[in-house]
Amino acid sequence: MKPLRLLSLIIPARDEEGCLSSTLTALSEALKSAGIPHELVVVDDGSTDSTWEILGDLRKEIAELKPYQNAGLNGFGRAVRFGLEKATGDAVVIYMADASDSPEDVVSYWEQLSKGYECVFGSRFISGSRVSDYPKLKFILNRWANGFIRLLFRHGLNDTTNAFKAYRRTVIEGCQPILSPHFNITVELPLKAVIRGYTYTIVPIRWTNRTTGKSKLRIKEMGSRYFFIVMYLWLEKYFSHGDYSKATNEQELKLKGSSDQTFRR
Ligand SMILES: Nc1nc2c(ncn2[C@@H]2O[C@H](COP(=O)(O)OP(=O)(O)OP(=O)(O)O)[C@@H](O)[C@H]2O)c(=O)[nH]1
Ligand SMILES: [Mg+2]
Repeated sequence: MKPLRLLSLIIPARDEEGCLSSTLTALSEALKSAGIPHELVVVDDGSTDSTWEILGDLRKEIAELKPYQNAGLNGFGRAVRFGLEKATGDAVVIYMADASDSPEDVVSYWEQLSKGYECVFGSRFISGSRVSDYPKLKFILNRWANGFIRLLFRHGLNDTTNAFKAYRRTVIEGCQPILSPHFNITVELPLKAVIRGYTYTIVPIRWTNRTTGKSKLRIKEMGSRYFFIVMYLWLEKYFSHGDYSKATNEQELKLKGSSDQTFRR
């Protein structure tokens, strides 16, 4: 496997004026001191506060910052997809703007990807993880949903629903088309990668509850969307005969490449 060249952080941000600056500064410092070549792709959509103006100011201080406004429909999944399209790295990490994730964990993700893993999944609920101030009701729902997903997919991961994960670009390409417009993308990406046969490792991570701004996740609205994507992927796992797997994708690309050559000749 080729050594990695550039890490793209995809950071969806909506109404995060209270924490965006500290999140990006801390992330930039940690990545620089670890010597990781990177770009910070921040996607704002629908913010009604000064998020966009703050990004404009920060750009003068952080050369790696690439702020975008998604003019299309809003939504967490749409913002992440938009960011993935803009990213130029050969590896990506999806990172929250609300300072919940830890920059040191991004460094550990990069190290794992560099070892050759195609995906790195952090878990907040294994030995070595640290979680502070997790809201009680959210915690109960989270553990229930993750238990259900684990039972269906038997993939050994007990924190599928957390968005903060790392992927090689080839995985993102192999997971197309990405369907989720909302928070359900948090389960679509890791489950698809697992089902389609990409390699992964699980590492302990830290998580801290936001101290400013408001949560955008509406569990009532999202519940049925999570269920839809989980069942869709369950059907793919058991009924698609590997039609969308990494191996099939690679075979298809190879044949396409050789037919292009035939055509060129
Ligand atoms: N661009 C964009 N970003 C979004 C959207 N919804 C959420 N985000 C961002 O996605 C990240 C996660 O959203 P949160 O509101 O923190 O969701 P959460 O982590 O489940 O909720 P908390 O427990 O309160 O942190 C934050 O950085 C948000 O700013 C959206 O519609 N568009
Ligand atoms: Mg959050």
